[in-house]
Amino acid sequence: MPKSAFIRRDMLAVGPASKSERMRTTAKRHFENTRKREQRAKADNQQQEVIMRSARVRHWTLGIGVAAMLTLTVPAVAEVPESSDPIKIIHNNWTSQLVVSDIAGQLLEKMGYTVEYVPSNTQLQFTAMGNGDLHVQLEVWEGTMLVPFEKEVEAGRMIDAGSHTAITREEWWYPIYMEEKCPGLPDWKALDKCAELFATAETAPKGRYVGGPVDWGKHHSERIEALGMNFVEVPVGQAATLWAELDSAYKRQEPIVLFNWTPNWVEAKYEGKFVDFPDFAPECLTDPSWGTNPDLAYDCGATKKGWLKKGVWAGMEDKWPAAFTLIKNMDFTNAQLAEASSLVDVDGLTPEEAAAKWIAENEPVWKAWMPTM
Ligand code: TMO
Repeated sequence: MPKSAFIRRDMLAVGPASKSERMRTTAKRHFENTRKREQRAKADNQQQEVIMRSARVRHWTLGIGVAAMLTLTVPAVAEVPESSDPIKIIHNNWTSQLVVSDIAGQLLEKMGYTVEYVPSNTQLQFTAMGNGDLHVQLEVWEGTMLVPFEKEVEAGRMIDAGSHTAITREEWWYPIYMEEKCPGLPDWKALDKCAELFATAETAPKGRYVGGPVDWGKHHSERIEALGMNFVEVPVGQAATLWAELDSAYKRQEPIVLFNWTPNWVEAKYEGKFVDFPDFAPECLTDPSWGTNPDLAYDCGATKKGWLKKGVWAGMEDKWPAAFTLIKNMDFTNAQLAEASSLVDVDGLTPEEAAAKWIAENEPVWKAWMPTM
């Protein structure tokens, strides 16, 4: 698994580096092949699991006799839930995460599991999952959660339950009309030269950068400092405020630069671009000497082609094996995630309703994720 993840990221690094169509097509083909390989590996794993489980059952029934064995083999393989303890699924404070978590929860309930949704802070959730207090996170974003997630995985306290197909970016973003007002965008130095355009009474003469809620752990204030920018981060309390700020500026074509990400419903409704900062490297987050500022970390942008993973408590595989298999198999694309968030933020459904709607309309998709029981 880690091996194919490496191949996949390497391949993707080929695409964005070059703008030529050919490179993109090549990267796309690599990407599709890699994906097929991953799917084959997943299918093999599932097959293997079923074989091993029936082998275990057969071994156990040898003493009982052939007749008993024949009746016991089938129900034992389908013994789900393996435990009726609640599987605790994390709820964060942005929309696609809530919808996808509810899809997972509703599917697990179909399988017979007891599910609990537990709201958690984006950064602290990893310690809780490592301890086994929380169990499932459907959206681990590379740009936000790389460091705390890898810490738990490397300690053997969490399992990396695989990547979604979706490719992600979490970055400063501006509406497209800013390109006329601020020549040189999307380059961050050009943005910095126009800082005063973005000033508010609160931040003048510096520009205002509308940041996400602080628990998202962006470290964008640190980035402003490390890169010596003429901006001040003003974080919102909740995601909805980001979109309210964007909408009001957009209607008046007023300057705004704010935190945004993809996949998200915003890209279908407002035209805009991410700011290009110095290229990301993992060392940038942890090693002050790395990058243009020798004394400070965070002197880089977020990854432009980030992964989106599922992460679970390390004990899940033994305690709820079939549930673990479902989570491993769950896989969303950019379009699916953008649509999931749109059902709530544009169409006004609750995340729970959006999940139920998605399940009703996508039966072949989730049936293929279900473990063979
Ligand atoms: C993790 N987030 C999508 C809010 O950047």
